[in-house]
Amino acid sequence: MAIISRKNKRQDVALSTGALLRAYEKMFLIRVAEEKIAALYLKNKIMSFVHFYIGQEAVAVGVADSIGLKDKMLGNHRSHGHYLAKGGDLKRMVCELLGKEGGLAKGKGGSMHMVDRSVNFVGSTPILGSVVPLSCGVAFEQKYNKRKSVTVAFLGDGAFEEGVIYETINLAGLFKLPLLIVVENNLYSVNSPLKDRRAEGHNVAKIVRGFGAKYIKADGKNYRDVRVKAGKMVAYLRKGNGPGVLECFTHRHMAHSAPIFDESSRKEDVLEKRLQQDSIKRLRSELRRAGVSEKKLASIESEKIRYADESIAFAFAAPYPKPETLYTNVFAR
Ligand SMILES: Cc1ncc(C[n+]2csc(CCOP(=O)(O)OP(=O)(O)O)c2C)c(N)n1
Ligand SMILES: [Mg+2]
Repeated sequence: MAIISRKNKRQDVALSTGALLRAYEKMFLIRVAEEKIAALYLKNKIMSFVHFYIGQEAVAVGVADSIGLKDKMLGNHRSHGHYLAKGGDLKRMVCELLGKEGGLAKGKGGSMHMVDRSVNFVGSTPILGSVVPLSCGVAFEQKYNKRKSVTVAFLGDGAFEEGVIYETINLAGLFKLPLLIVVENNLYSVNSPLKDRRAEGHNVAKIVRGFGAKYIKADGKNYRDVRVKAGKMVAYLRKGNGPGVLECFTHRHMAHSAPIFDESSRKEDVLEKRLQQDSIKRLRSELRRAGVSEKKLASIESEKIRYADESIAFAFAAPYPKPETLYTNVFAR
């Protein structure tokens, strides 16, 4: 468990170096796993449509580190990072991407339909915005059965413009549900920037607060900021105060879905700026300043690279589902 203590006025909270190191390990694994998946994708080896999370790792890990195993998480079309941050199994995730029997949806869902009850990852769902009403139902169950746990829903800035979001925040506000909605504002919905989609004066904080929910914004490129603000939100929710929206401003490094760098529509977040503000690079420098040796970091990194290679090799060697299971777990009864 991360230690948070009051330090000084300028930097009002401090996380222990050990906590930051564990966060770095998780963020690095997510990054390296996706880089390897991206390379395989370009060779047509991946049997699933994939949206890469590269660049946004501090959000998933900062939020996941603020909750426990019993707390629930749901994600969207870009959820590899969310699942792994929740303690997910990379081998099963890659099996899903390859359509293998041992995958998170028995190989029938692909990248955008991951479910793993063992870590309370309730599921990812790519219909934009649908994660919020589904998560609201999960949070309702927690409140109804007087559980102490909370539910976290991840979605993007584009999805946050869907009408169902506002109905749901209203309901969650009315019932004071333990629902944390994390908006990963990476400035784009596919290639449409915010200014082409929102009227002048559009104010997320005012909208959210108007429905009785707490609103906090965080620098999604800074693990520390996300961790501290998500921690505040979770403490607020556990007291039964009702829903919260944590809006994390971040950058996705790659194009919307393909693992390529398409800079044609990017004005504010040019590649140079994205790489400069990269959360993993930033956390690494912070750890070096805190006295963690280059040798220690390099050994963590090579261990994660080795584990990603091992997980991918495991998934390639794993069996496909048997033909007779074609219709099982496909239709709800
Ligand atoms: C209801 C619905 N409309 C359109 C799509 C197609 N679609 C998939 S992802 C996406 C963009 C989502 O943008 P955002 O919510 O900001 O998330 P990001 O991709 O930036 O992480 C769109 C339009 C969809 N999946 N669902
Ligand atoms: Mg977006």
